[in-house]
Amino acid sequence: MPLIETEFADSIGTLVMNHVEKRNALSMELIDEMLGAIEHFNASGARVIILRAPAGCRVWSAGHDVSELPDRGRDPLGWGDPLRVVIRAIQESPAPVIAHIEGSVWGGGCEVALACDILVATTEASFAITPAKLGVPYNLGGVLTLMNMVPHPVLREMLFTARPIPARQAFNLGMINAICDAAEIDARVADMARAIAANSPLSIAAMKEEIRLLAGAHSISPELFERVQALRRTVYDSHDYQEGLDAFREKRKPVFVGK
Ligand code: KFV
Repeated sequence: MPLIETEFADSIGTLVMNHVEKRNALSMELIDEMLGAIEHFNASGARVIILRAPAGCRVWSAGHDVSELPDRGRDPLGWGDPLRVVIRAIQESPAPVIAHIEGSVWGGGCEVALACDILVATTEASFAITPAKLGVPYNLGGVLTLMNMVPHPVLREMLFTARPIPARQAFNLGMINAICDAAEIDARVADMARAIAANSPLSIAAMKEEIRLLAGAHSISPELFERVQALRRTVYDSHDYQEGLDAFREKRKPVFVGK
């Protein structure tokens, strides 16, 4: 059974993440299907891509599939990790990607949403960034996606408390473009998609790429990069990282000791 559904009409590609039993946790299998759909939309000349969950979903995405995170001793978010790959596919697609968000959004799911070009959410939606609940050292590219979208004091609060913020707060902070009732969201997103699809795709693709390149234009010395990687390595080598994973798998609260 496929884990996604797709539709392509009037130059608008719609990708529905549809692994509701696992709350759209971003497993390799789900991400492989998402990548295939994005590639297909790009090759078919899609002018807009809509990324969504099924109507009425309580969880938009539960984030990285925790069962696929490696045990202690290996970087859980390296360059080839499926989450990293799908984030780049969204950011590098020439077509603007609209996140159509119903339900709660967690961890890597939050980064996927925030990597989209435009976010429209129902008033019931919420956003939580949860690596600290698991003991995961988030990677530099991921932190950059978040820093480009969330005011830094709010980002620190979200990262350090791992608590969800409601859609209305995210809207008031400018993290998302629009909020509306669930009954209206399809129409709001369709209206936005049609407006984009009617404009010049070449102009839009160039501007999207310019924004991506400029927003990522931070230079970092080899020494600093190696220092950050060493910091992260201390985290994923730790007892606490393994405890976070074990606790999730055993459905219990983790006990972190700071080692
Ligand atoms: N990975 C793997 N399986 C997951 C999952 C995840 N992130 N989230 C949910 N599942 C599975 C869960 O184990 C269960 O499987 C099923 O989905 C339904 O979950 O085989 P099982 O036992 O049926 P429930 O029962 O927990 O669903 P619900 O009571 O509706 O709660 C939904 C939700 C989303 C609140 C809860 O599942 C949850 O807290 N999930 C984890 C959210 C989270 O912390 N995600 C961050 C993952 S780490 C991450 O993304 C990154 C990048 N990072 O750096 O840490």
